[in-house]
Amino acid sequence: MLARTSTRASTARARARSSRSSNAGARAPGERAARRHRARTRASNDPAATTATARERARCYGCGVGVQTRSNDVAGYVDVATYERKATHGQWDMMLCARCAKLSNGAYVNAVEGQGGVKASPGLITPKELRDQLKPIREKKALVVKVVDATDFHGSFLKKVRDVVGGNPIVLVVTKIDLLGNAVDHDALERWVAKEAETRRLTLAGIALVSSRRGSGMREAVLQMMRERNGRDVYVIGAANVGKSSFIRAAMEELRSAGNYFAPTKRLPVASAMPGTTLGVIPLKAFEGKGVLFDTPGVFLHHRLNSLLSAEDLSEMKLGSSLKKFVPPTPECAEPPGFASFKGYSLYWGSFVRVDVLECPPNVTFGFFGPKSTRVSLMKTADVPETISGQEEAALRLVQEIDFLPPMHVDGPLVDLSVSGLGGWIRVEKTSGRGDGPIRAHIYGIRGLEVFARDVMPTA
Ligand SMILES: Nc1nc2c(ncn2[C@@H]2O[C@H](COP(=O)(O)OP(=O)(O)OP(=O)(O)O)[C@@H](O)[C@H]2O)c(=O)[nH]1
Ligand SMILES: [Mg+2]
Repeated sequence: MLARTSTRASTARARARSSRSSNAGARAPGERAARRHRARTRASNDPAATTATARERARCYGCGVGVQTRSNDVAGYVDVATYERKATHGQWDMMLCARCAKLSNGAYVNAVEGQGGVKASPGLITPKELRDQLKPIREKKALVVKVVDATDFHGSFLKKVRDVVGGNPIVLVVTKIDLLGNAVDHDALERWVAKEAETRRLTLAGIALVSSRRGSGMREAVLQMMRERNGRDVYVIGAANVGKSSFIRAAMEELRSAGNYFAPTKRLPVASAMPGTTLGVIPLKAFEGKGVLFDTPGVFLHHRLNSLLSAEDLSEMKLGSSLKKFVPPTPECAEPPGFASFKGYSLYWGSFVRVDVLECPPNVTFGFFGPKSTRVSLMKTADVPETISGQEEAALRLVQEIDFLPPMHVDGPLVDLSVSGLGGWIRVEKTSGRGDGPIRAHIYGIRGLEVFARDVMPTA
């Protein structure tokens, strides 16, 4: 009986072996090499070789922060049982912290001091600590992929990028293109992006317009990255929440579909709508041969709305949805009566931006391109309530002024007022060539917010 069982078992083992080997035979040679490479990497994580340093170095693969088993309220928390199980098998690079698990399920869990005004408390990481992790980049020879959010180009651009990356070549990836709608002229947009980079005297090794969510433009972006890196490491950098980790996830998919089986598909950096998702530099062995791809923590820019709002507000507002266009109808003019114009009116965008229109010909409109959740309302400037004393924090502050004479006898968009970190802008547009006159407006915003007056972005 015993003999028969063992014969059956050995036959089953032999069958399993043969099916494994025939599966392996069906794999592309590149994939076999990649598997061997991963096996070697795992072997180097042999528990026998476990040292205190390996424990110390254990990082959450989702956010890159050091793992800890002490506090569930702090980033990097892994429960003791899971930690011990993974540690026994030397799986130091296979731990996902509790915060990342929640973020992956759509929760908004903050880990950064100052986000939405959050005060310092134990376990919160400061924006400076995040930024300091980028310091080694400028000392190395590397390719930099700088990611910018298409819906917040000016707010997310990182003006002083050369301070961070030194003289390293930069490929500029403009992501979230899908949020601009389907009617975007890509060539015109690319020219606009190139001009904006030129204005900032930033020489680029390439420009790619992508949607990590839809995968569009990813092939070209990955080709540019591979072409420019020349065996060097690649650092993906950018402001917080612009879409760096999502870009990396989409790039891994693209690399694999192009036959690069070295690109990992599991245990990738976590992407979420909460700014400050990535907290440490995350290395990914994505290329055959030399070179590592690094995800990095986002740079916190205090003038961006998504840094000024709390996790609760962000969750409620659901920023990052497709841009909706809303053009309020032109009201009857406050002064002189009987005319239709925005002159003398104030346009509120949610509770964080207000445009007071001081001068405006009748044929000028204000188009709001932004998340659906952000309502636009109108009132006469004369009726705007005075700041109630004691509510100084809630008061809006003057952040931008526009004062110009549009070209005569032409119609079309004139200027975009881009609200930093909102993912959207206000487009001032002349709807007919007739009726000219100056446009003067004061733009108010919540404390810290910046509004950029920029050349019109070529979107519908
Ligand atoms: N529609 C759309 N959303 C995107 C795209 N790329 C990223 N997002 C969303 O943008 C948010 C931020 O994405 P992440 O990849 O986490 O951004 P990040 O730059 O890594 O953020 P930090 O790690 O916090 O600095 C998430 O909600 C993503 O789903 C895109 O191409 N299209
Ligand atoms: Mg990230």
